Amino acid sequence: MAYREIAKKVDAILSSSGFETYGFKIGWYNDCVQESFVFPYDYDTYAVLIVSTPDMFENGLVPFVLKVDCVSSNDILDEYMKDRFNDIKKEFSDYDVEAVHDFELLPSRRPKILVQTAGHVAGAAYYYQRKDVQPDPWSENKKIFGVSIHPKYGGWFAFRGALIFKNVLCPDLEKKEPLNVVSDSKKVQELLERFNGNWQDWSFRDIISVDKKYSEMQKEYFATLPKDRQKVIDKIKMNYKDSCTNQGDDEVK
Ligand code: B12
Repeated sequence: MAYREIAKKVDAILSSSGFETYGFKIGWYNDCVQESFVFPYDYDTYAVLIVSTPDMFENGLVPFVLKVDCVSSNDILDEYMKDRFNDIKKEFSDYDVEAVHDFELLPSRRPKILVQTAGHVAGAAYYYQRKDVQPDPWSENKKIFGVSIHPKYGGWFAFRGALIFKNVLCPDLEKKEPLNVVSDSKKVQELLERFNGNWQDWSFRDIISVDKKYSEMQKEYFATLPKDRQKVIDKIKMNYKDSCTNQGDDEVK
């Protein structure tokens, strides 16, 4: 199967659950990162970046929560994402597919994939970094983490990882530059300051006007520490119980 057909199929599997998918060449990613983050694959190796939009919660995670009876001690969102990446791997069982989640670490304890860099080279969301603010307004020893902004959802989205099709090459895949939606340097400074100083107030996510944001339930879920999320999950189960009993299993999934 050519990479274009793979792209269509992966998107068809995930889009109804609130995900977006973006193809990229592993070489584009490797060109940006330090040696320790490089994937040891051919430059033209085909990979698909997976992004969750505000709809993922209600269209993907909630149906999953309602379907699984006993919640394991692991993070339910991580479990859900592993399940979805496994769906893709099963669909492409004739291929050598490496699924890399945003939360996975190398033995060195560094992240396996830098999803913001991947998101930038795949054209999904512009990655704003300290070097984008000139002259640099911060003290030398201050750590400033970078943040990606999606053209439709601002900061109301997350990267979930990538699927690397190790034996599929895409030499003619065209590179799409991400939309630079926060192009004014002062605004980028404000964005980085909100992300680094006040990320809990959600305001960095609204640095541009957006099509859709997280629902109140989704905000409550993400604002709760993973160790305390069971009570939010119980609330979700209560809230959606009726729709659950009215639907067949297939519809729930
Ligand atoms: C470790 C981590 C943290 C740590 C440290 C933060 C950090 N950025 O290092 C902590 C725990 C503090 C943290 C906190 C948060 N995090 Co965090 N975190 C991560 C994680 C797992 C890895 C980041 C990392 O270690 N990067 C390593 C450094 C070295 O990478 P880098 O600075 O980007 O450097 C590379 C680039 O500069 C690149 N490069 C060089 N030149 C060029 C040129 C170009 C053009 C490009 C594109 C790249 C490039 O090369 C460098 C590497 O060699 C990522 C998920 C992931 N797997 O990527 C999420 C992630 C960055 N976090 C995220 C979020 C949302 C948060 C929080 C708001 C909490 C939350 N989850 O709600 C807070 C806010 C940050 C804060 N104010 O503290 C999101 C950000 C989404 C976005 N819109 O950008 C991510 C992407 C997770 C996700 N699944 O979407 N986080």
